[in-house]
Amino acid sequence: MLQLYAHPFSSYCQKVLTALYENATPFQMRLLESPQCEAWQELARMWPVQRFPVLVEDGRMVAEASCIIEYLQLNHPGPVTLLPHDPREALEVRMMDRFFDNYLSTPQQKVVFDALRPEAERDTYGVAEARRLLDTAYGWLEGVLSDGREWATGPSFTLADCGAGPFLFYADWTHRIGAQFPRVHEYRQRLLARPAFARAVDEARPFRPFFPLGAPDRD
Ligand SMILES: N[C@@H](CCC(=O)N[C@@H](CS)C(=O)NCC(=O)O)C(=O)O
Repeated sequence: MLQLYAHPFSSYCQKVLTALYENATPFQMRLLESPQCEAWQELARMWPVQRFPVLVEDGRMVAEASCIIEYLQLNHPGPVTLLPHDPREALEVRMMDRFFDNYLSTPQQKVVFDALRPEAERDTYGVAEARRLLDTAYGWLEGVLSDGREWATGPSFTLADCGAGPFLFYADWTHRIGAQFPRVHEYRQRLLARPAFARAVDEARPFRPFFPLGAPDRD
């Protein structure tokens, strides 16, 4: 049985949960409730950087959400092909996946983690830079979506959309997607309507009060 060390409110965990739900892949959740819990202690022994999710199967550990999703496709393929078999199409998907990780999630996490720091330790310059990067990313994505594509790389839901769901979800809570980016708004709504991601969002609802910037009353 696959074991997923994760927390339902974490964006990177939702990325993998979306992939698991897309293909109805059975797994056991090892809930990372707090750094003191048994699952977290196991995670720390396997993966000292203590970032999650982490997948374990037959004693083998796989870290990094994108790699976990690729591992799932190789070892537990289902009806939804999240990474195209054609290498050129797969490259497009990986590029969009890198875009969402590096230029949406990373600046979004910067703003949120800064809010958790003591007042005197805050990084005003870094946060302003992160907010600028989010606007740049929204603008670039708006252009990409202007060809009318349904999902990140075309008509098929892929690995890139698994990340886009949670990252656009939390990015909008963190630094609102401006009205000048209507296609990004519409894409975020399409992602929210996708049953696999909608399930991950629903499972995380009880944790909304813990969102450091205050969760908005929507979505
Ligand atoms: N590069 C990692 C990032 C994972 C990540 O940042 N996870 C967050 C939760 S969304 C985390 O582990 N946070 C714990 C911490 O920063 O201490 C991936 O792709 O899986």
